[in-house]
Amino acid sequence: MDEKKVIFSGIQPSGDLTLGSYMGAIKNWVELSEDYNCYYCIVDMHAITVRQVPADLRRRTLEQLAQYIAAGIDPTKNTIFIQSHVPAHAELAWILNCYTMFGELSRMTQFKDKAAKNSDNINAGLFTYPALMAADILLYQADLVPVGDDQRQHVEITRDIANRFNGIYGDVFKLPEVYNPKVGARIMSLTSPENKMSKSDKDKGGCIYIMQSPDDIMRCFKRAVTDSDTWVHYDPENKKGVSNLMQIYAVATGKSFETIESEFTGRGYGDFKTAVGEAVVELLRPVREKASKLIADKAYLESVYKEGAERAAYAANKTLRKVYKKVGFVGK
Ligand code: ATP
Ligand code: LTN
Repeated sequence: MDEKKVIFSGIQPSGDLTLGSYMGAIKNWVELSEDYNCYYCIVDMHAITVRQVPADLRRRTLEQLAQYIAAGIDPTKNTIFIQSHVPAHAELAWILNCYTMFGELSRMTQFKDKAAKNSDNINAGLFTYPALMAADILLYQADLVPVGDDQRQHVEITRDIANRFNGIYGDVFKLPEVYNPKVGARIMSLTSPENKMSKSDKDKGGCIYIMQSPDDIMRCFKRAVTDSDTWVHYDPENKKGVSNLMQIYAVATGKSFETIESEFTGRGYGDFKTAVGEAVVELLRPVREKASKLIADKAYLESVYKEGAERAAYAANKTLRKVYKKVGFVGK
């Protein structure tokens, strides 16, 4: 019997993975993967809520799979799979759509942001995105959902939907908790530190990518926005750029903010930015190197996602069958 608690998380293959996705999510996934029964998903069905070029979506889906494994998630101990390979996600999403209110979806900040950025394509999928995300999580009866800060609201609505459903039909779904890292839950853009570092951001200079070359990474950090004094000090209200760099350095090295402040007392921002850049280069180097090798091995990747889908479908269908029965569908 598998007594381990269950974790579910996912990332959309909507762009190349960033240092934000790594520090806010993947790094924690790896740390949790030893002690929990983990389902890590590539949520391609969520990605098409924004228009994608089909060939790019296909390529990025496989690259993302390679990066999950390269980051340290062992596919023999965890379930790594592609969302569209397990039809139960779409099936439960439809049902949950009927238990999700227009008003609560209208309050989602990700919907408001994405609708503003894609004003020519505010489609129904973008609006009901949280019902599909709730289906992802609830199908596996997940205890914990490790995500960055921006996804907290989506885990909360998942709980609300589950609660509503359980209130009508009895205890069908486990109520999931969000797992947020203490440091690194919100990495900001290097060029506009008031905005989240985001893989679909048009301003590429503000973003560090997992697969970026060391030279490029160093160049981006050297250009990072700071402020007009020279004090390396954590103050996210008034020193957004410097505090963001401190956060990145803290996650990459494991050092506390106090240690970082004293390390750079009396030294300029130039030294500091170089140190942060170098720490990030070393943090990402093994992931990049391993992922490049794995991307070339299509047969291996295929074996991982096929096995993952099989295991995921087994767990997901158990919940789906229960839900079908509860809502009154005639069994096959
Ligand atoms: P998109 O631009 O396509 O919306 P994104 O770059 O914002 O994508 P997601 O795919 O939405 O990233 O997020 C993947 C995971 O990484 C989520 O758990 C999210 O909370 C986390 N994450 C993304 N960006 C950051 C960030 N800048 N800081 C911390 N965590 C982040
Ligand atoms: N909405 C998330 C991606 C996502 C997810 C999930 C995260 C889809 N389904 C289930 C955790 C659990 C995002 O935009 N980052």
